[in-house]
Amino acid sequence: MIRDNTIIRIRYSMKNSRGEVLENRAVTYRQGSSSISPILQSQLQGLEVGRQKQIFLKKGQEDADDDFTFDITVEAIREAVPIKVHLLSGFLGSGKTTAIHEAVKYLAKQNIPAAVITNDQGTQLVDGSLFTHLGIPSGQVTGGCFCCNYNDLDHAIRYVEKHNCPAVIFAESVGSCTDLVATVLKPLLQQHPEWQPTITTFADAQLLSENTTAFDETVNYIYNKQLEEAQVIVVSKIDQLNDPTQVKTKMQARYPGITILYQNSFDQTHIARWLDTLDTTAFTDDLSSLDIDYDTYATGEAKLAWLDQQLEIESPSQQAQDAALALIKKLAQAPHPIGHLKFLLDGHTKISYTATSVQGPNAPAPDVPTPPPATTATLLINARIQTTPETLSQYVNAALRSIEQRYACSIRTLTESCFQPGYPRPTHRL
Ligand SMILES: Nc1nc2c(ncn2[C@@H]2O[C@H](COP(=O)(O)OP(=O)(O)OP(=O)(O)O)[C@@H](O)[C@H]2O)c(=O)[nH]1
Ligand SMILES: [Mg+2]
Repeated sequence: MIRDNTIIRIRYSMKNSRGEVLENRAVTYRQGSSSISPILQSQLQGLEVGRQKQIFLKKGQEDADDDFTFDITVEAIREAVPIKVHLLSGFLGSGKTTAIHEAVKYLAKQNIPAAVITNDQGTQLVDGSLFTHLGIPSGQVTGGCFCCNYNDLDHAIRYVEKHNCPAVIFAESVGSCTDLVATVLKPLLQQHPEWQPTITTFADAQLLSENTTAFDETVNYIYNKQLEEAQVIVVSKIDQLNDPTQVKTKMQARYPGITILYQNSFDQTHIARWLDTLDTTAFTDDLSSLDIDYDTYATGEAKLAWLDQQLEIESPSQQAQDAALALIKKLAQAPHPIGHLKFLLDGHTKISYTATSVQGPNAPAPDVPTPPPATTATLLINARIQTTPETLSQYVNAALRSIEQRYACSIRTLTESCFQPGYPRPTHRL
């Protein structure tokens, strides 16, 4: 029954005095909160799941400029319980967003609503746009990591809590960031113990199985620090290893006190096991902060160039999609180590090249179905690559010009930013 402090999902159709439908959608809110009109809430009090009712907001009430009628159906009611906040850390491309997406789907099947906070040094994010496209409630902390923007993270959590009423929030930290226990988890535990915050570090199984990486040793330093501070490590993409024995032996020897899960995030039983582990992971005051050298950490972050670019492709010969895919392949062939090179094609198709993808001249074309003829395409590029911003920007712009010539199309840059992350200066460090 709807009463104060219950979370309600209603579907409604809103009409004005002329009978025109202004809105037709579902909304989730907490009864007694300020997120929807108190006059409407008072007419919902006492209703049970499945009930339908017509409720009203009259002209002049709460600044209404017309008489409004709402035909509502009560779809779900649950007790308001404190949200759980799960932080995800882990190197670029290690599988954080994929695991979150699969976890949100898994929880939805059990009627547990979840939301996501994405984070990046840049502002035009493939992952954030993808969650929006998928209709998953989300917020973003942009222009820097959670550690250096702790208050923004706190606000983003409160914002999605108020507007979307999730039971679980996944907060994905940018892949070049570490020291989250001292700068995010401990402050959260201190300020919001009721959120029961946890931290998981993701690591790509294939990258772990390689003895050397193409990255500078300061970049590897960040990667290793992320693993060192985890309480739960998810070795992701375990399905890509023929024989995981060696990686398992190595990880168990290196991180004896840490819970390690070997995960294929596309397998829902693995996702269920990860979520169960988080539910039973106790975080206590003896959680130790990293022993970390910030100068090395900052040098490692600055080794990577960050490029975010939004493009619009126009092709009179209807080859806009082919041109977009050819451009993606060309960028994947950049002669520099890729942290994560990801694209969002037409606002819905994510294409991703990571540190373990085939790189350089042999990088493959994107693994997507053959595109239909089209006169336009949009492409959002997020490139995190070990080189300088100048070199990356020049490479991308040369690629754009060569694709324009090859496909006789025009490529317009709508927004562009290319930079190196600055020195990390956390808001808190406990
Ligand atoms: N086979 C397989 N592929 C995976 C798995 N998890 C992630 N991937 C793939 O790995 C790539 C990168 O995954 P993301 O989830 O975008 O990685 P991320 O950690 O969010 O990357 P950043 O946000 O850039 O740091 C995508 O192509 C995913 O499809 C997995 O468990 N198995
Ligand atoms: Mg991601």
